[in-house]
Amino acid sequence: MALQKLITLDQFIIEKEKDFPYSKGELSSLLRNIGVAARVVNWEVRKAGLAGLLGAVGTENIQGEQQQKLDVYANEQFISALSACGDVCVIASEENDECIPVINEQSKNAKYVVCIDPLDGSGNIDVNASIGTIFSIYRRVSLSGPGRLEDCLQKGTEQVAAGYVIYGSSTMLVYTTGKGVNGFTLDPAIGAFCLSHPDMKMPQDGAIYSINEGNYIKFPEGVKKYIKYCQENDPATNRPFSSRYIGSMVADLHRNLLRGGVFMYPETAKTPNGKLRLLYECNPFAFIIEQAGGKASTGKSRIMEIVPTDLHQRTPIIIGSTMMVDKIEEFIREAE
Ligand code: AHM
Ligand code: MG
Repeated sequence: MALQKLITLDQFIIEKEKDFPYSKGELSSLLRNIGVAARVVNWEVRKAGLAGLLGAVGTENIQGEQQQKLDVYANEQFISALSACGDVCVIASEENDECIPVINEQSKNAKYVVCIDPLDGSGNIDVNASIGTIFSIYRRVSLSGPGRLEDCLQKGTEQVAAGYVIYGSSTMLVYTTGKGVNGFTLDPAIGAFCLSHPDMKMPQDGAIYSINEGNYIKFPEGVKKYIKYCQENDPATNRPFSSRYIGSMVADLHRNLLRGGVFMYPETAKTPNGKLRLLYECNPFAFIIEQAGGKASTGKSRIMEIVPTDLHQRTPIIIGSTMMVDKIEEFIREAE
């Protein structure tokens, strides 16, 4: 039997440094540190039912959502890892109202900005369904000292790296630095993420649509018509499509990235900006999905072109296989 060479996340990151000839290794070191924090959080997620980590803390975050114990734990772990690594000048997190400038000796020359959703899909924690972490990395725009709000409010097109961790049937870390997408599976026996999904490519077309259909009545006309289109019988185009919705963006998008499909969280009259947050949910996924050959849109324009004005701003999102996103944009245009 031929022996298969195991490539760990750390080895891979170091190997890829040569894609960036002027790199001083800070981004590599930052990515490796995110990998370490993800392993720590994974450890707690795996024993949450035993360690008294299920359930709510009794506090709300700025978006009025109940914070779960694991939300708080994951947030603390990532913030302390990012603050201590010396490469990050400011952090924006879903769980903190304001951005967090990193003030310590080792971070005084830090170049990078991290926007993070430490534990996405919180509603799934207590029912043992997949949850995740989503992150986005930018170069700072301010000149020196601790980072500021302006460092966090950059367009998605300025991202230098983005990734997610899925705590699913296995734990995976998937990331891009703008040169394709690679996925690593955590091998619990050696405690390391190992390359399992090199150069991930999203199918251009698919037969899965993912949306919270309970909100159907509130959706814009174009989205309603697209849902009906998905349900029609037309074997030539593989319809009816399958409807798959976990309610964890990371899990829904990970499946669609592998299989082909589209994920939608549109606006409604009551929520004109949808639900999902631009900086630490939509932009990182837009970067990853585009890098894998897919598309990310508000329904009308490219997610990564939005100029952010607020840390926790939301945007409608239609993201996935390019041909499916194009089709929905067409339905939306025609309905106007
Ligand atoms: P969270 O960051 O509070 O967990 O909320 C984000 C999650 C996404 O993962 C998921 O796609 C969406 O909320 C599900 O929302 P809904 O229950 O309205 O369908
Ligand atoms: Mg979230």
